[in-house]
Amino acid sequence: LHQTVVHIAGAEDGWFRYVVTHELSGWGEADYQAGDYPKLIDVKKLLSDVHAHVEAMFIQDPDAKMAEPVKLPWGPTITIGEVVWHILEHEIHHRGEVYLMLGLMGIEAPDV
Ligand code: NI
Repeated sequence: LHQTVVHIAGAEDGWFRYVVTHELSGWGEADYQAGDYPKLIDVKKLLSDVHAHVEAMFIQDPDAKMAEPVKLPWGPTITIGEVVWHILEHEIHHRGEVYLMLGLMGIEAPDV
């Protein structure tokens, strides 16, 4: 569960800071590991820091930003908006896993 939540942050960071802005040299730099974020407050800060970075990209003219093209490292060109939708879908997918894991441990998942 811990690693799944850290992976949510890593995927968001990798998509934006590697694929979109090239601030990172590859996926590996965003392959965050739960052991490096041992406490809940550390995981929350990672998620918050990654998301704040993405939000900052959209402060000025978000519609234009969403329409900007992004050439993917494996060839095709898509828009930043499509990256945003992919990251949303990815997070929903893994949040579903987290909720399932909580349920299997007998812990009531919080409301969305
Ligand atoms: Ni994933």
